[in-house]
Amino acid sequence: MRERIKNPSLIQWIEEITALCSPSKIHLCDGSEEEYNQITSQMVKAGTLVPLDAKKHPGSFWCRSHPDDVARVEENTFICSEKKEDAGPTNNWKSPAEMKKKLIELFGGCMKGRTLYVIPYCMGPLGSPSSRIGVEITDSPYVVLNMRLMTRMGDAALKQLGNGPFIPGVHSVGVPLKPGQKDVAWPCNPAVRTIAHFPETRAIWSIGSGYGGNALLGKKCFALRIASVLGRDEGWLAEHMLILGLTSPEGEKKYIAAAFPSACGKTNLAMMTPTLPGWKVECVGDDIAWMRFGKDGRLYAINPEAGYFGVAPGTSFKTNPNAMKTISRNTLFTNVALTPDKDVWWEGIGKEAPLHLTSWLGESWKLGSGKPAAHPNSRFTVSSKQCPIYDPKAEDPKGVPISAIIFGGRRSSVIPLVFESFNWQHGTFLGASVSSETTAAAKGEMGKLRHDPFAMLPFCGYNMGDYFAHWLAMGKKTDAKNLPRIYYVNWFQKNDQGEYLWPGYGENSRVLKWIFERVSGKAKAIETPIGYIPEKLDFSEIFVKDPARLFHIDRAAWIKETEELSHYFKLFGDHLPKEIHSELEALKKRLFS
Ligand code: GTP
Ligand code: SPV
Ligand code: MN
Repeated sequence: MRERIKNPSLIQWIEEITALCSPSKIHLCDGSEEEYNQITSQMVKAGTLVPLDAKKHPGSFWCRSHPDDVARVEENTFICSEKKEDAGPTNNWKSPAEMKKKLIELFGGCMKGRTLYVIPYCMGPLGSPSSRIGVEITDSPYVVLNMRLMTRMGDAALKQLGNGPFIPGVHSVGVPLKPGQKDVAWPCNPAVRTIAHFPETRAIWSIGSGYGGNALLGKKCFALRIASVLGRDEGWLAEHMLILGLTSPEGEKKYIAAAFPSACGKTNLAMMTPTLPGWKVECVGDDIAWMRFGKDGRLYAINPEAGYFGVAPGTSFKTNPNAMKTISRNTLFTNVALTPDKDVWWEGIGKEAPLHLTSWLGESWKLGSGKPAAHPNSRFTVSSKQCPIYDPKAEDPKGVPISAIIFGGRRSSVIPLVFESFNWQHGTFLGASVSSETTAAAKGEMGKLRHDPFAMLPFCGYNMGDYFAHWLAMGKKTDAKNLPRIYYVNWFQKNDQGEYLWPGYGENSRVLKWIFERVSGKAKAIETPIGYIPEKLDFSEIFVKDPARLFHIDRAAWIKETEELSHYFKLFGDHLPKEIHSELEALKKRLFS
């Protein structure tokens, strides 16, 4: 292994972690197909993976997690800055010294009887000046497979690293094995679960969970929590945003980025099939965007990831045909249901469940059993390369120029279908004001309304008040005419019967069309106290029961919303930029006039 690694600090770090964790073997991942195949066959033997039918889903596997390891765990996630104030009021904080002490205890001998995998990976296109290298050490072969599908991983990343810096991340499932002890299919240790970030020394430590954002350290831990700190210090943005290319029937193309909280529609919007004839969407990324200003003064975005870790339930040929095509092969399915003929099934897949299924819990499941067969946060992992609408510029080292930024959340009332901000500062206020009903993507109660500024509540690596200030400062780095316009959308309004008012999915192209034409200076808008709403949305060939209600602005409800926001913003004390406060006051004034 030493011969393959040229970077002395990487060698030293691997030696340190090996000494601490006492694995029985070490494997440096090269990212090859042979390596992937070798690991999957070993996991099939161990009973962790079940191969799917080779005709229905070639190269694909079904995997079930432990029932208590199914989502991100926000209460066990920490930002360990020297000062508590720098983690801010929305993050869990522990001092670096105290956390380091705890981690040394937790990681001591934690990999006994297991293989320690070293995963060099690149976040962002290889060769892009915006890309960054990370190295994850893990004892989970499941993590290795996911990292290969989700990032540029292995020899290519190691080569790009050379002698340069990297973000180290140590991960363990936290279940050492005694000599001769047989492993379980999904080892994890909920009692010790800890996901710790050190923003000043730029390191990540995670133990106890093998799932998604807790364990794939390149994703939320690096590309958002650590990268948001890098972005603050270096003048760029790391955001929980999809990136899509939108082409009009005239052949003009614009790129749009959109931030929605977890399980609120990013993957679906990023891969959308427009119902409006002649319009085309292409996908750059479905979860994370790194954005910086180019020499021309415009904001350019890259997708640091190379694959999708998407929500399965609700994904069908009707709602998201491009995702269905993407996951037709070489896909890892976690916590969906398995059919007797080795196919996958989930709620909202668009076809009836067969009479019998194996549920995500591994139990025999029958229609009408009252429990979901797939976990609501069951996921697919797949490489972006398989996306039929993968944008031709998705791997452009320069990134793609962003014309509009959209914020959104899951709100059954108050927030209309779409509105436009007056300017960047007002748009920053809109981002700060996002709230959304909680979903199954994180452990905890579902459907509870909570503030989720910029859809970054669980992902901001520093004081959220300072993050608002960073957004305001970014808006001053270029001419106002070069800045993307900022919008707020809500696909999730419900009527009194609890049904969605808006059909969503491909029909959201009507909203994208309006945004496209606003940015081009063509579409008209009406000024309201909250922002600009469409004078006319393209409702051709669609039946919407109550179109007026989609845009209704209930002043009393909005006044309550501003009162709630005043209360929330107090949390940030001196860290709340005065501009955010004055935007809120100005909104109140407009609502009362
Ligand atoms: P993360 O991967 O957790 O960050 O989620 P995401 O933001 O990518 O959400 P995703 O697109 O996976 O959607 C989550 C859930 O919302 C799925 O069950 C979708 O079917 C559903 N959904 C997405 N778009 C719409 C929409 O326009 N309308 C409605 N009603 N549901 C939607
Ligand atoms: C999210 O929760 O926003 C996700 C899934 O994208 S995870 O990778 O688990 O963070
Ligand atoms: Mn996400």
